[in-house]
Parts: sequence; C-alpha cells; structure tokens
Amino acid sequence: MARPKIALIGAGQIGGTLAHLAAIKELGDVVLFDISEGIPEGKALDIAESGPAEGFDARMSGTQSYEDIAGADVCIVTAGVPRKPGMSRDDLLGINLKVMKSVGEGIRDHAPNAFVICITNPLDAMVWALREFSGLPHEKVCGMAGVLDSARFRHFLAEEFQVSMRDVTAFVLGGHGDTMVPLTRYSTVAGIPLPDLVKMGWTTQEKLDAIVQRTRDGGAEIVGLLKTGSAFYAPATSAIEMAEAFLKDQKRVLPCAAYVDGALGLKGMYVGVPTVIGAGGIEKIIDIKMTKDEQAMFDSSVNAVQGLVDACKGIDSSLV
Ligand code: A3D
Repeated sequence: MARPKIALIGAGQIGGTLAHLAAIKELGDVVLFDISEGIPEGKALDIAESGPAEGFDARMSGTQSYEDIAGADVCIVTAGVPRKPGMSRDDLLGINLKVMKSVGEGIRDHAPNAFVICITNPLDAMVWALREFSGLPHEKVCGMAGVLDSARFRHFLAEEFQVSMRDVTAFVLGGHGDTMVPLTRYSTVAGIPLPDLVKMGWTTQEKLDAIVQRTRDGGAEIVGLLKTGSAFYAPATSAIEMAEAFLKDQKRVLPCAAYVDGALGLKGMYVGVPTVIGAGGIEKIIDIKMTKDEQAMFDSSVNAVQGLVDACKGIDSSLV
C-alpha cells in the first residue's frame, strides 16, 4: 500500500516542526508548500538528511506549486502570519483571511479528499473561512486549538499536583482566545475531578483559578518570551495527534474547532468542542451538558467567535 501523503501549507516555524514530527513518526510522505521560495525546499532536504540517523522512510519535498499537493490525504494549514508581542490573535484577521482564500482554493482544486486541519489564527474564524473557500465537507475541515489548550492545562496541573502528565486529563471548550473555557469539572487527575481535589486539600481554589487563567494566556506567555513569533513545538505536536487519529482511524476523543450544527445548542458554526476523530474525519461531536455558569462562559466565547466570522464577511463579500 502506498504511504499516505501529507501536505503542509505553510513551511514556517510550525510547518517545519510538523514535517519533522511526521517524518519521525513515519506518518507518510510530506510535501511542504510555501510562497516563500527556498524555505520549503530547504526544510524538506534538511529533514530528509536526518532520515539515515533517525531511521525513517518518508519522502520529503518542498514546493511553491499547488499541483504538488495533488491527492493529499491530510492537509495541515499554517500559512499566514503569527502574532508579535502586544498583538491579539484577532489582529491577524484581515491578512490571514486573504491567505485562507488562496489556500482554500488550492485545496479545493488539488486535494478535495483531504482531511484538513487549520492552525492559522484567529483559529475559529479562519477554519470557518477555509471551509467556505474550499467547499470541502464540514466533517473533513477542522481546526487545532483544543488539543493545545488542554495540553497546556494538563502541563500546569501536573506541575501543581506533582504527578505524571499522563494521569492528568483536561477539558477545554469554546473559541481559541481569551474567552476559551477550561472546564474544571471535567478535568481530572486519575479520574478525580479538580473540584474534588480542592476539597481533598491537594490544591486551593485560588491556585486552580490561577492555572485556568495561565491556560487562557498560554499563547501570549510564549509570544512574550520569544518576541519574534508564537509557539510552535506544542502546536505542531497537537496537530500531528489529530492527523494521526485520522490516518490510523483511532477514534480519538479530542477537543477541536469543529462544525457544530445542533449539538450544544449551536446552529452551524465552528467552535472548540469535544469530538471523535477517525477515518471519516470529525465523526462525532460530543454533546455535553453544562452548568449555568459554564454555559454563560461558553456563550460569551461563542459570541466572540461569531463576531470574528461577521468581521470576515465584512471584509470579503463572497463569504456572505
Ligand atoms: P510563520 O513561521 O510565520 O510561518 C507562516 C508561513 O506561512 C511563512 O513561511 C509564510 O511564508 C507562509 N505564508 C504566508 N502566506 C502564505 C500563502 N498565501 N500561502 C502559503 N504560505 C504562506 O508562522 P508560524 O508557523 O509560527 O504560525 C503559523 C500560524 O499559526 C499563525 O497564524 C499563528 O498565529 C498560528 N498559530 C496558531 C496556534 C493555535 O493554537 C491555533 C498556535 C500557534 C500559532
């Protein structure tokens, strides 16, 4: 059987890391696409040259032509610009919307059967626009954010409780932004919900609240330290987890920006929700029940996402 084909649209910090991880995990042959000449070719060659020592079999190539992504099984989109210190994700809207148009049309024309994972910010609005421009089925287009946000939450919790990150589960809902909703009631250490751990005296409510806020600010914390761009190791790892779930039909339960029409009281929009990812793409949206407070936080996150989608429609009339 031929190896799967993975197209990475955008060969910057995240794109290069995605290519390296896909090669090491032998997920398939990788095509790096970028408008910047030499960068995708250089990164592809550099990673290919790590193959003999690492011991993987995967073909790596770089291109400026959409024809080379033909027949891709997975497309991961990072094309666009990242944040600089002081910028919010939403400040990127105008520039990255134009990028989504060209990328969406490229995927539509050359890789219409792919499972598409968008990473470009502002995430929830960009994945919506990318789906509109590409015309692919909704279940085959999703956005990576929840896996990263919950990984950050898990990391901070594991540090606080001094336990293995493997024994910490975390649940984050809503848009990828300041209004994201880390749900403590559904987050656990070895199955024990966080509010119970507070009652057991393992931590305090104040410390837990601070961890929730640090999770919300997780992206900005890294931008502030790097100064020249945004996080790329953990975002790439998170998207690879989603791609692997699709390629290996793993039926993983992962939070991601998916198209929700009916579940969680939503009508036809992209936002962060728990999903099942398998060979069919987004195979299921898990329709969880929220408390009044959780619902209020989720609603405000949904409104923030809707505001960005409306702003996209104001910029590009073909989206109305
Ligand atoms: P960067 O290293 O700048 O790479 C972006 C690449 O896109 C560059 O190589 C550009 O040349 C390329 N590019 C620009 N326009 C086009 C185009 N029209 N077609 C193809 N390629 C193009 O950025 P990065 O890799 O650090 O980040 C990429 C995106 O991911 C940014 O929008 C970030 O804000 C976003 N991001 C999202 C998360 C989430 O959790 C959702 C996390 C971190 C970064």
